Formats: sequence, structure tokens, C-alpha cells
Amino acid sequence: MVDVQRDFCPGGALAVKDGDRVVPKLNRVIGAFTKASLPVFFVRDWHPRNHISFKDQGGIWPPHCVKGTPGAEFHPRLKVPRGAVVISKGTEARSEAYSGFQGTDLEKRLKEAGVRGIFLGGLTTDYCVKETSLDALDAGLKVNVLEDCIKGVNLRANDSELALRKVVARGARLVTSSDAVRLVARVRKPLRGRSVLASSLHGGGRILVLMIGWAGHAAVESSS
Ligand code: VGL
Ligand code: ZN
Repeated sequence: MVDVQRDFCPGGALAVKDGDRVVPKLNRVIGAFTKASLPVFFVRDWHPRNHISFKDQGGIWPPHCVKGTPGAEFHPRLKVPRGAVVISKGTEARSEAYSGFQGTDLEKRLKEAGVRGIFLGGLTTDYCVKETSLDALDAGLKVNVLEDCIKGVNLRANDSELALRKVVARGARLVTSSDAVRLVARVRKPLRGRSVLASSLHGGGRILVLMIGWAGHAAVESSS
């Protein structure tokens, strides 16, 4: 979950059109993953008051997501489970961090959790979703962008489109939240070790290929 914060939603300091519309769909994904005991990570923009990206500091953005302020809170309807992993980025005054991986321990946390692929959505398509996706690909992860769970700033009208084109060209897949929920529901069924993985491998097709990473993860979890 990338930057699903008040300031990026209507009424916020850096509001994105329809930013809040991603919340119900992301909640469905969060629910499905949680039920399947799959980890969900919550990335947030968490700036000091004098952040370099702010206009009064020479940056291009109005002040937003100042740590500890209401605007930096997750959207009030986002279902953040108790004890969820929260990753704060952009916390250094002198450096911008659009990616959830930049200056954080996100990669380490994902590796520790045995994660080989991710589904991501949130705000904003042309900045933090884009950069987080690219860094995830660089980290060797399979990246599935939840195309119905993202909204962009679009300083130029087609920025979001260009961002998606770029991440797809680099190897990410576009999927819907329904795809993700369906996949995870299958992972939840009892797995009988490697035979299930093997039969998935022979199935071919986009969805089955996607499932392998998660089935592998579930198998590792259930055997520990
Ligand atoms: C973001 C602009 C400035 C984002 C963060 O979350 O995409 N955009 N800071
Ligand atoms: Zn920011």
C-alpha cells in the first residue's frame, strides 16, 4: 500500500483527483491477504516541515504529509490491521524519496518475510507507485501493479499513462484487485507441498505463473 494518506485525497494538501476511490478496493486486497496470512506493508510519505520537495524550500510541491499532522495520516477508511508494518519515507529534510525502498528497510523486511512478488497500489501513479515499482523490480521481485487501485497527479495529462508504460516495459504486470483477491483465495486452500507448485508450473498462463510465487511463500509458511 503506497501513500494512501489524507493529503493525497480530496481535501488534502496535494490532493489527487479521486484519490480516495482507491480505498475500498485496497481494503478488499488487504482483507484477502490478511486472511491468507500474507504480509501487507504500508508505505507512507513522512516529511519534516522543511522538506526539500516543498515549494518554500525550492521544491515543486505544496507542503504535504508533514509527519505527525492530520494530513500525513492514512486515509481514515483504509483498513490498516493492528500491528501492520508501516514504512516511512522522505523523512530526511535534504532528500526526496518517492520510492518506498529509498532510505528505508523495506527491501530487508520483504526478504525477511520470504516475499518474492508484490501487489501494489495506492498514490500516486506517476510518482510513488511508479518509483516503488521500479525499485521492487530492481530488487528482483515480481511486481503486480493493481491498475484499478492507483491514481496519479498528472502534472502533464498523460503522466500516469507514461508511468505505467514504463513499469510494464521494465517487467511489471498490470492486474486488477479482483485478480489479486482471486489468486490469494486459492493460495489459502491447503497446499500439499511441492506437488501443488509443480502442477501450477505446468498450467501456464498469466494467472498461474503469478500464483507460483505466492504458493511458494504459503508452502514455506505452512511448513515452518
Ligand atoms: C508523492 C508527490 C510528492 C507520492 C509524494 O506519494 O506519489 N507525490 N510526494
Ligand atoms: Zn512527498
